[in-house]
Amino acid sequence: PKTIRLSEYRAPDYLIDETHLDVRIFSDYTDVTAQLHIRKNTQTAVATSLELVGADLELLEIKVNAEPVPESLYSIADETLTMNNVPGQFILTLVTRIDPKRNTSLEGLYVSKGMYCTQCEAEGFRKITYYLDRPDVMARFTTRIEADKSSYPVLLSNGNPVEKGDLDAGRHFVKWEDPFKKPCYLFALVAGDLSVVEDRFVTSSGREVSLQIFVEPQDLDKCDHAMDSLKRSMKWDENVYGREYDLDIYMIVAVSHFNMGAMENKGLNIFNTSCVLASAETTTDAGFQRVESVIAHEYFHNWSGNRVTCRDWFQLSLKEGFTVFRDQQFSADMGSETVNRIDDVNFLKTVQFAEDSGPMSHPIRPDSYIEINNFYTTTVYEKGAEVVRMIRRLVGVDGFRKGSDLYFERHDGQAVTCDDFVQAMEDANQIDLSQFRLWYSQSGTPCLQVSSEFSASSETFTLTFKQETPATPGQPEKKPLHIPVAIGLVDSTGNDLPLELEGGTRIDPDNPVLELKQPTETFVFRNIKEKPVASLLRGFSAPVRLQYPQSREALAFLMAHDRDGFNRWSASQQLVVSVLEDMIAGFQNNESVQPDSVLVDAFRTLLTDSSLDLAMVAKMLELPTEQFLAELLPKPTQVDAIHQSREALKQALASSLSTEMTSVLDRYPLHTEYHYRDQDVSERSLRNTCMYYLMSLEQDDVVERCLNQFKQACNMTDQLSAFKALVHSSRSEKSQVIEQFYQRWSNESLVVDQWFMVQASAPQADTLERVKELMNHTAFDMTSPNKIRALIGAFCNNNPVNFHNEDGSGYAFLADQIIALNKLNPQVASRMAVIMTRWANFDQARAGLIKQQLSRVQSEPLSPDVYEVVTKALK
Ligand code: B3K
Ligand code: ZN
Repeated sequence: PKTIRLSEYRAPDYLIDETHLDVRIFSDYTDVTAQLHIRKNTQTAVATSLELVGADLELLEIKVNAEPVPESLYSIADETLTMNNVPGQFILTLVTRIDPKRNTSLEGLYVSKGMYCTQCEAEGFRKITYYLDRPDVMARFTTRIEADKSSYPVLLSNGNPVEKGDLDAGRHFVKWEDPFKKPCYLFALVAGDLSVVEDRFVTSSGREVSLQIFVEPQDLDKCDHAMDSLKRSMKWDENVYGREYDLDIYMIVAVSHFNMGAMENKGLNIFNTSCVLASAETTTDAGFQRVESVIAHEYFHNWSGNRVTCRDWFQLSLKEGFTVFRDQQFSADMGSETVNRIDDVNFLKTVQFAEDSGPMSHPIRPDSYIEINNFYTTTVYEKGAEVVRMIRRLVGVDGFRKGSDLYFERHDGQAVTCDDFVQAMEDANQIDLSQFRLWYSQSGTPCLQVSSEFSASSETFTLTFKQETPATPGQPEKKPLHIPVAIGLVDSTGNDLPLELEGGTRIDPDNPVLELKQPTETFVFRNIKEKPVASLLRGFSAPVRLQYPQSREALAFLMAHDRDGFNRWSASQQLVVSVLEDMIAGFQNNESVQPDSVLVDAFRTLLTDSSLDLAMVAKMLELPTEQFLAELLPKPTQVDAIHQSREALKQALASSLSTEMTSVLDRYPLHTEYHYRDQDVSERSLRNTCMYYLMSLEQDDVVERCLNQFKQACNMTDQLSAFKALVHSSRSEKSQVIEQFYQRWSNESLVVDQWFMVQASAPQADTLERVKELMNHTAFDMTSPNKIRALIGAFCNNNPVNFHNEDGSGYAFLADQIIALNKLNPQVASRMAVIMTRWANFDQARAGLIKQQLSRVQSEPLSPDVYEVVTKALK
């Protein structure tokens, strides 16, 4: 496999103005006729030979301007079709035969539960026909689809339907026309027997758009939330970014077998069922939230991604980072800004920080790749969104809107770079982001060490920041970054002090931000009469590791008084972590350490002060996950100590606060009707958090309550919480509960995923055996990414004590699965292989065992996807 480099980018020698596809679906094969209007790119072309790419295709016909091309004038090798001496402008006709039914990679055209669908991003279109499969080649598409009418009554593609009709032998066709030029990664096609939910949206300029969600008939009752989310997204993008929808139809199709969440194909989004379907009975609150944000994300891509697309795949964060940022803003506006921010940061710090400190670390705009599918990462997406968020903080809300307006206006219809985005922000605001641009090219998580000093005599408070980014693969030396640090100095009554620097600079009280640019910087605040408590990096204003040692009392104070909600939560997490550190140290010396009363008291206040925001209380009471702790705490990761100490803390808090927690259960009884709205979500979340604590004591009365909740819950949030608490306990009731849950939900594939997930993440020692058993369950399906993630993924990612069992059984199990998946679905296999890249975080024995398994995988014939991950991990 070969490495592709950003530095080797060249504009295409040939362009395609029009692409006319005729796709004829037959039961044993599918024939694709492509008519491509090709012309030489006068800007660049030197060559007279044209190289198209294609994979897993059988070429049946090839013509130039309707004349068959003799075999001497073209050659097929590997994944290319090369033609010599082609004219400056011509029509190329290709007929290729493909086999969608045997395509288990879920890339290109494939079949999921009898329905044909496509996934072309990043490079799947080459599995449909030979093409210039790169995003800077943009063409106008027409698509004619032909299939058996009774099996495939619904035939969809991008744009508007312009013609349809019946054919001989029970067949029919529909022809679609997309008026917008697009790269082939945005092409989509669907053929199936689907039901549809319809609605409409009138845009701000008064155009009516028909909205359609296509699902299997039994899921028709689960589309309301997605439809509602779509309409709210459309309105929001008009209000906040001035972006209107541009076609007459917007279609969403739900598919069971899908490699990721969803895909923003022009006018025809294809979604994983898990990101569209929602009902009270089958979907948790978190599931509702996910549907809302993915619907929004794909819709927002219509501008940030489709109207303005990427020049090459190194620029992926141009559309993904920006669109994640947009969907985060949308979710914040729809619900609690602080709670959303907490969830996003938690995810970033758990997953992206881990990625950025391992062998796959890369900048948000990578310099090179072997397989681009490996770069749809939390770095490109979530860190990319953080970088956009920092730009917004630096230019302000209005400046950011000016910048995005300029960006869309300047580049509409073009394929551009991350630098074009930054340039638009600079030009619209007359600011200099040259140092800031390093965030695009430099990888690794900067570490920000802070010290502070109060001087009563000079009435000053001094903050000193030292930034340092650790070396990452390929980048031994790092430069200092431009880092915005939002701050407050909180006085003893909980108010923010006015910020005035020595020398007289006043810091904007509405947006108090310090901009760091040097390796070390000192800020002296004057007129500070009493020692304040510093609240740093408010709202997580930059994706850095903040190291600012604060006393537990100071943390408890911030937890109660910081006016920045995010930092109240952050203080509670730091307090918990610091208490856990004591307990972990105790565990290693075989002594049991009781949690500090500062923490117990702070939690008691959370549980009893009725003036507090419920959603925040629930968030602050949630203990950090073992994965989060593993990422944060010193290496080698103490897998068992972390698990045991966290369990011990949970139990200690539950027994010290059992009265308070029990009264929460009484105060917020089970809802008898489900509504997905803030107050109800918070109540459920708080009740279930308390239940989770109390269940750790495994006392009969709580178990009884939990069983009742399991039986009586009117919604999946409450039922699943009870189910999980029971299954993760050592109570004998659990086997019956496991059986009952499955019997009740065996027809709801997405609920069965939850059933697998809860069992796979159980801390009991027999879990691996159970997981292996479940792989033979009728509901398990090795061709379904959702099932693989629910069972294998949950075990390897969310069950550290079992996965990292020192006997190595977890590693051997994962390697077996990677080897099996490598043949079936390289993208999913490679995601699983990433788990093993973290070997260096573990003790020698475990690291050795993981590397052994990596080598075993490496000795197999590998897809480029898995090859890249395994090779980088072993380098
Ligand atoms: N753009 C797609 C991701 C495609 C992944 C290809 N391996 C979904 C999204 O980010 O909206
Ligand atoms: Zn996206």
